Amino acid sequence: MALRSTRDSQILVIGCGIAGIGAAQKLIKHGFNNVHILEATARSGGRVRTGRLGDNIVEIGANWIHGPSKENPVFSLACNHQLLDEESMSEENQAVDIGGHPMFIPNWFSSSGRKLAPETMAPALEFYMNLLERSQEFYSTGEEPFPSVGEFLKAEVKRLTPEEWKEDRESFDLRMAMANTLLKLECCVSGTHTMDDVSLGAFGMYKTLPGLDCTFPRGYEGLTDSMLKELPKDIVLYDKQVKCVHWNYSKNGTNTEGTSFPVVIECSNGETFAADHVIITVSLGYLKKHQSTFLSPSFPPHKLHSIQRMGFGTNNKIFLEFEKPFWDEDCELIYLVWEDETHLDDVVADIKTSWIRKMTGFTVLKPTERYGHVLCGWIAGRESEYMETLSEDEVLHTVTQLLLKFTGNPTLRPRKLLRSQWFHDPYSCGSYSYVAKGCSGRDIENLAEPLPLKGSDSKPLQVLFAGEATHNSYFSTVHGALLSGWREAERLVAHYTPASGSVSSKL
Ligand code: 6YU
Repeated sequence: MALRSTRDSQILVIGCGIAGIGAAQKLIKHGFNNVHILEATARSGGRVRTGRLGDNIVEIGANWIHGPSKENPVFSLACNHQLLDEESMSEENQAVDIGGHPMFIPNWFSSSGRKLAPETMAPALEFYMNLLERSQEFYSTGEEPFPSVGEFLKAEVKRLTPEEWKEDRESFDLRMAMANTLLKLECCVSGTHTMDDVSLGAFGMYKTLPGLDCTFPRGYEGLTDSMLKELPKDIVLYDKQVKCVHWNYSKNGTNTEGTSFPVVIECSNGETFAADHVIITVSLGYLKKHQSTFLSPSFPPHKLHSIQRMGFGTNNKIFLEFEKPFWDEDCELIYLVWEDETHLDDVVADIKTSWIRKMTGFTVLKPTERYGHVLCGWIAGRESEYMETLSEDEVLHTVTQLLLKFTGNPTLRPRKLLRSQWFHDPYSCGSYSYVAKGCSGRDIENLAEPLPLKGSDSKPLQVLFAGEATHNSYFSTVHGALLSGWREAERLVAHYTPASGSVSSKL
């Protein structure tokens, strides 16, 4: 067989999100010339997606750079491309270590239309945040007193609630209802239906980086756009929905020169593409949905098992624009507390009639000079998936009723609404991954393991896997996705780099 050099190797990347762009970027940098990205849709960016609400830029997908400091490659790229404001880049901002839970300045509203004093809520907030911090400690100790974060939090709230709180029934109930608000918000952070589905033993696997979370003044998509501009023109083939990746492909001569390739990609429109290597970056949600048809031969059992068991949930945003604010000028996060929810439960009993109860937090878009008076409501889980099926008018009506009830202001009317629909997005099938109850880092390793498996006689590294769900410390984030793309590109670079260091072919 004729030897092909690094430069000639045909590499296809499936998916033009940040993982796919990152993989292509690294391969090109290392001299691979035959690299293309097949993207199902007409746009790049994937779950990095900037939209518009009237004149405002809003993020439909990823919002913040989590931990914007030197170690974060998304932060470094954003700085290099001059996409951040001065304050976000300052040394002071980079030095702040919030441990993944930014302390936003809150406003609290309750279901009887009362505004609650932050001082009243502060002890219960601190109590709950301490428990949340403790739930991350089991990863390093190797213990797991409960199978899930939800079960742990519920049991510990019961066990550790200070006795003196119980003396005043009304304020005790309010504190419990408040803990429920926070538990539901935690579902948004983890992107899960209920915290009962999130592994306690693996909760601490997720690593945080220093830096005060920041946003992109001109939109997150500026990052993926800037990265793409540095790649060869026409590297992305749009509107190519990959239907099946055929590996260990035995029918030869699929390109015009009659060269044999181990992988053939079949698209939904009937087109085929041959390759030496394919890097798959589609979401875990997409893999779950198409697990029986996406790969031929199918996934080895342990890999399939991990695809099925790992968590991938929905977190949606509902943006609302107001004529004038009903919140305090310095407020960054609005919490809603349902006074009748006095025992911890983060799922809603009747989704059709009460889905809105799952939405307990709204971030205030800042600075006001840039956005006007815009809130971003967060809603996770099956309630969120149900919300996606309703018309925009219905959602607006229900959210308006909710805010009337909680503010007690009968004239309150949002003037515009925009919501995300990540679960019904056919190429995301949800928002992001989490380590589900019963899963561990081993499952993430299984997701990332290339095919064929080690020890096989077939051509190595035919199919590689990247994407946020394959990163064992930064899953669910943009930087995790980027690093996973780089990791798989480097795997190929190393494959073509003999121990001596000079790049040549092993094919
Ligand atoms: C972050 C944040 N953020 C909010 C919301 C969402 C996400 N994330 P992609 O899907 O991008 O690319 C795949 C491409 O493949 C895509 O273009 C498809 O069209 C294409 N494709 C699919 N099928 C195909 C086929 N068959 N053929 C061809 N092409 C195909 N991350 O850093 N900061 O603020 C948020 C947030 C609403 C939805 C987020 C955030 C997640 C990121 O957006 C996401 O990880 C990456 O963009 C994924 O990139 P990718 O390339 O892998 O896939 C303790 C503990 C708890 C742990 N959790 C901590 C929570 C931290 C995360 N929080 C995020 C929250 C928000 C608000």
